[in-house]
Amino acid sequence: MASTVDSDYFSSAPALQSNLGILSPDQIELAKILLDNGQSHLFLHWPELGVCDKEKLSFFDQIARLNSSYPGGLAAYIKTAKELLADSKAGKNPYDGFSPSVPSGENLTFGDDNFIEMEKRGVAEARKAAFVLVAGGLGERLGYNGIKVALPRETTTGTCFLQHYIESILALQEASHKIASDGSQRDIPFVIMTSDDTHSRTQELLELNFYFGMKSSQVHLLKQEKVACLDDNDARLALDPHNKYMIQTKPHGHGDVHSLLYSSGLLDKWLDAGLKWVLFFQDTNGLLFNAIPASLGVSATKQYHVNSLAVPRKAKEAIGGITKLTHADGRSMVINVEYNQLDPLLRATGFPDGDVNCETGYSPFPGNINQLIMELGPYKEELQKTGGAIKEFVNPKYKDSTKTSFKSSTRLECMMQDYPKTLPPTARVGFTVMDIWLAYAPVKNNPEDAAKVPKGNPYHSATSGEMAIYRANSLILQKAGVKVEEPVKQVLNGQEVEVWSRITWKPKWGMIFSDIKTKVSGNCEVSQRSTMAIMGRNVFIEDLSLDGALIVDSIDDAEVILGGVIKNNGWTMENVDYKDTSVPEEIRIRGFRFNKVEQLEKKFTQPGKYSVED
Ligand code: UGB
Repeated sequence: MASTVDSDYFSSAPALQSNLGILSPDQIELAKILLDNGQSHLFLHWPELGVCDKEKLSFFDQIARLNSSYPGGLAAYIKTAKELLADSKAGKNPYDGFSPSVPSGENLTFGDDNFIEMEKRGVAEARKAAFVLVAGGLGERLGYNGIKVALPRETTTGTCFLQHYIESILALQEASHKIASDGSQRDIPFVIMTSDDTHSRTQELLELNFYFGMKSSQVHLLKQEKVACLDDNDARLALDPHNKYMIQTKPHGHGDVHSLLYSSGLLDKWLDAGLKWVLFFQDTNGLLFNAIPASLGVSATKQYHVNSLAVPRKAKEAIGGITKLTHADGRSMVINVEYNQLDPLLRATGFPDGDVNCETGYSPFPGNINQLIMELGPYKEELQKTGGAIKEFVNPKYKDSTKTSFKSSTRLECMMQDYPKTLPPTARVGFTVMDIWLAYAPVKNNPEDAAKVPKGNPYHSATSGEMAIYRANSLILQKAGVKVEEPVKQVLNGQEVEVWSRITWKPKWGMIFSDIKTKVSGNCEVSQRSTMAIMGRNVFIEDLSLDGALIVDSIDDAEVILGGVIKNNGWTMENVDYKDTSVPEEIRIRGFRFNKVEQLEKKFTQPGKYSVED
């Protein structure tokens, strides 16, 4: 029951005051926070005691959740929102006082001695790593109805992104333990950040597939909460248009991963277990594990506290630019400038053409692929100071130039790559640039939008994402000495792509280039129309001439040699229109499907030595 003091306190909100009798002491405290922070409008419509009491209590349940899931609670959220909204209204440049320049970082070239060295170092370090996948996003730009990590990474085998990620981590774990000097066996922890939009479907996907071979104890799901929407420049919280006893909420962004990790207690456990690295990655980059070993090697060699992975960036491409920002007072930092901010920042600081390509045909600013490697000790120390809170931003869509009202409610957002913004100048923050073909092929755009991407810029679609897997695998095998025929150009879902031989393999077959080279020998060739899927570990390609489809699966104790001339009618590619709803969504968004005309398919389930020839 409310005290007299409380009753006086609430006299400014009579509708709330008349309902104090149903609120618990904790709820009354929350109500005070709301009133102290200018939120009395939330109660204006409240009817008298006895009417809609259940709804009123569930309103406070939600307020309690919003309050506890934000560092510093709702008061901090509203205070920051007021400040950021005022800055936005005043047109304040978040980079005021800073001038941008191109930073220098580590450049890796696939296959050279340094790359091979870095990969080996990375594998050695991997057993001291934890992996964190941010997968709370709905993927509105892609418009796919399921969760993105359930999409096939490629449709030759149908392996989904999540399965590929888990199998890659397991392959790294095993390779790392093999060379561990202390003989220790440690499971690499794998954290997945989910949201209400993705949580249950991610959990189901894992459970239905027995965690794709990982121990369930190795996997931790951390669910991010949405944040309250804001109706105006005074940061008045927005009520849900469909339920006036609910605050409208929207996603807060991938930056939540830091506060969630901090509050989960996992960082302490990892430190106690002797871990040294935390690797963050995003939901649909099917090439990223090609880049992980070498970039982890760079982190270890350079002793980077933060290492961001990057690729050459096309001007105006929807990936952030890694930029050196130097302040008039001498401070400087190397940080991602998000793709929508790079052009205005450049124009405002003496680059009248803004975000344009230089003589290399690329933007001079390396493109952030949002794969971050942190050194665990300094990371935890920093989070102890900040609680994992990341510098936020607000992006209201104003009704007109007076900037007094919004077209629809807005909210604060944060990005995981903004973590270095609070670091002291002594922090070692670096980045590693790799070839695009090797490291980056996200699936973000729906077919219609992808087809509109300016010529020469990447599509970032399901079509280009799958084709990039075949191109990378073909190029890797070419560099290992296999004559993989050159690709043909084809238009799929309105996008012109290079179609290489459909070559795929399981991560345990070859994680790093030096391993892959040991699996290939003699004179080998693969024609453009071929499909080759290697699902076993000890499969060796020796003097193979493939023109058709070859699918090989084998247990670890079976040693299989693929050789001789293998020729069959193979798998053909049939065009599919993305609008054809008779075709499953995950296929039609690619613009093609395979017609499995003929293949040589071999499965080895018993230990032994085998050779596969036609
Ligand atoms: N994500 C969450 O887990 N929670 C959220 O609330 C939101 C997202 P997008 P975008 O690929 O290289 C990022 O939407 O706008 C997850 C970088 O900011 O794909 O394309 C989500 O599930 C940009 O600098 O991000 O931009 C997904 O896994 C650039 O690097 C991830 O966060 C670009 O990605 C990213 O979400 C990139």
